[in-house]
Amino acid sequence: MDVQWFPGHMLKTQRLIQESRDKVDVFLEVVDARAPLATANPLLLSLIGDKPRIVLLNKTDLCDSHVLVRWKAWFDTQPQTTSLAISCKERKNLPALRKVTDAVCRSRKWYGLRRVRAMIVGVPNVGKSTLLNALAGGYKASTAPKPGHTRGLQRVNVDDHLDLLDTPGILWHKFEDPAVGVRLALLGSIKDEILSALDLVRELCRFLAESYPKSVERIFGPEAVWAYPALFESNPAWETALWAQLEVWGKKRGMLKHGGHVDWDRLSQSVLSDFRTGKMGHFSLEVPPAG
Ligand SMILES: Nc1nc2c(ncn2[C@@H]2O[C@H](COP(=O)(O)OP(=O)(O)OP(=O)(O)O)[C@@H](O)[C@H]2O)c(=O)[nH]1
Ligand SMILES: [Mg+2]
Repeated sequence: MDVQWFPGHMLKTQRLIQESRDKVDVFLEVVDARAPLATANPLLLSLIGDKPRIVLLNKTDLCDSHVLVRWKAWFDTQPQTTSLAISCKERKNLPALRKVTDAVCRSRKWYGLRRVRAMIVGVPNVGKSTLLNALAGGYKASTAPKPGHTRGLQRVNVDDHLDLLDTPGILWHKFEDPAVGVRLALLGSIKDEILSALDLVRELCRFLAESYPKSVERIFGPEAVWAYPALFESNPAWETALWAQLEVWGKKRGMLKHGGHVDWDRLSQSVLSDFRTGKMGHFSLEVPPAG
């Protein structure tokens, strides 16, 4: 699946980040803890120059906690980078952010004389505006469960220690690895209209069968034979078994159109929504690179 999506406002934001670099002390890059590399923007390090980056692994309430520990350790080995695992929804670990910004800025000559200026950046829908609201208290920035929601810059004084700047989400032009595009789409960082929902359901089921086979039976029932390793070897047989079982599963749940046929649009939206909101369970879509 080849994914291309780069609206004009993202190009503008890219320029803005570059232009604001000298006025910012530290960049807070929010990534989705379920796919921290796919949601980290590879352009960012070149945009922010030598400024420090704090990677905030957000939505930890939705990810696989074992994989999260490995990701945190991996990010801490990256240049100019410190990482922190948080959940804006559950307000988990947010007070620790102050300690981390302090540690990163303490050696600067202006430290203690003025507020730390931090810019929140990241791909769409990872929770940048939600983070700003959680830190500032109250509803300062609008949020939505869809990508490309924030359009302009927003500055907020959090307290006498921190100034925050929220930015619209930015993507990069072309995803060289198609798996990255699929992960971004599964997490809702790419508009749903860009990829077919049924293709995404197939990719999600393939991933679950490979990485979390035991969860498949819990989610889709014991009839989900497409998660059996033997069947998984042969792609046409695997896909045939997948659609046949999902058809029965959808019918049982009353997802029907006129004539008693399964409503595939409704079924795929329901499967994707259950995955995105954590109703299916806690999953991580990728593990840290080896080495
Ligand atoms: N489960 C969960 N949901 C979260 C968390 N943080 C944010 N969200 C949800 O993620 C969705 C996107 O949040 P936003 O804050 O609008 O994301 P954004 O990064 O500002 O998105 P753009 O402005 O489109 O770039 C919203 O539905 C939030 O409620 C979290 O820690 N856990
Ligand atoms: Mg936003």
